Amino acid sequence: MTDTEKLEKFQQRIDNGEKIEPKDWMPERFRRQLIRMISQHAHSEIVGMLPEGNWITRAPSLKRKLTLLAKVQDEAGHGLYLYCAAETLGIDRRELVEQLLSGKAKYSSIFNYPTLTWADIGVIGWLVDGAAIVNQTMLAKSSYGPYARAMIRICKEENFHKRQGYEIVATMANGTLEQRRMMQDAVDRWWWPSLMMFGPHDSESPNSAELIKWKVKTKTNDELRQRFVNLTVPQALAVNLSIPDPDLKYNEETQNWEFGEIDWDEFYAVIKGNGPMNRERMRARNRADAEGEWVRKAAEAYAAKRAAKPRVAS
Ligand code: FAQ
Repeated sequence: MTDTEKLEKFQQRIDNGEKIEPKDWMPERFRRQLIRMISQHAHSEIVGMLPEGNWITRAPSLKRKLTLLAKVQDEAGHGLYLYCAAETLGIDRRELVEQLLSGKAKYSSIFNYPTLTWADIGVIGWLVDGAAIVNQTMLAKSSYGPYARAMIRICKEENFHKRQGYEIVATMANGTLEQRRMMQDAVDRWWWPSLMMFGPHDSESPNSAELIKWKVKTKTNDELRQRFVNLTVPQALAVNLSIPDPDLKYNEETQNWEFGEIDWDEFYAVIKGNGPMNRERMRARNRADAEGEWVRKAAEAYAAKRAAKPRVAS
């Protein structure tokens, strides 16, 4: 088959709703787009452990501490599934990690904001995991088999994360005046960065058209952001928290919550490395990598020793 014929057949498979598997023929650009997106997603999970990890030692009760520990461990697991999914595309995990540590690879903008109070932990579960679920439920139908399958399990765990977050939010929103204020302050700080998680407007998104043609993404950034707002505003109202957006209003006709404009200057500053916590996050990941070197060396030496050992016939 010529390259044009291969490409046509590939597009036909996508249009028929078939999954593309690692050993199938795929255009080089499809492979590179997936490596970019999946590795960025994996890095987000790993860097995303830092803002919440910061509160494990300061959780207000043993129950809260255990739940937070489990959640942060889940995020590590998600990072590992995603690095595995990226590796099926023929790239080595170490290369991906190097791209993160050198600042070449992106990770989600949301993790470059600080967690100032315990209320932030509730809000991260509710808004950040909530936004991640909206995005990832769509990705669970993605055309690349290993990515779609990883998303199914990840979404199940993210649902638990969201519920534990919303439970903290509801508890504090119904608590003392000081707890209520603390919670409202957290919502005020995290609302707009959560909307930024979905990426630029469709008209400004260089990758969307191609990803949608290949059904890697089946919904656009703006469609997902609107879905998230529609799901989340009633949840805020249910616990008497306000959304920090004077332009927010319900449109009866479209049944959408219309919202104000995102500060795109802030978004681009954060993804270029100039957010409030970018440098701190990179320092923490580089430190963890250096401190873990002896473990990697020991594991490699153990694997080499096992491989060299003659097998005893049974
Ligand atoms: N942050 O052309 P588009 C989580 C970049 S997981 C940073 O629209 P695309 C779980 C984008 O990469 C959260 N960069 O790009 C958790 C591109 O730059 P590039 C992560 C962003 O790919 C919860 C450029 O802007 N989820 O939270 C962002 O079509 C709690 C132009 O953008 C995923 O990664 C951003 N927000 O759409 C963990 C899901 N938005 O690469 C711990 C998978 C855009 O060309 C605690 N990824 N950029 O240099 C996706 O769905 C997509 O890649 C988007 C971006 C929607 C993120």
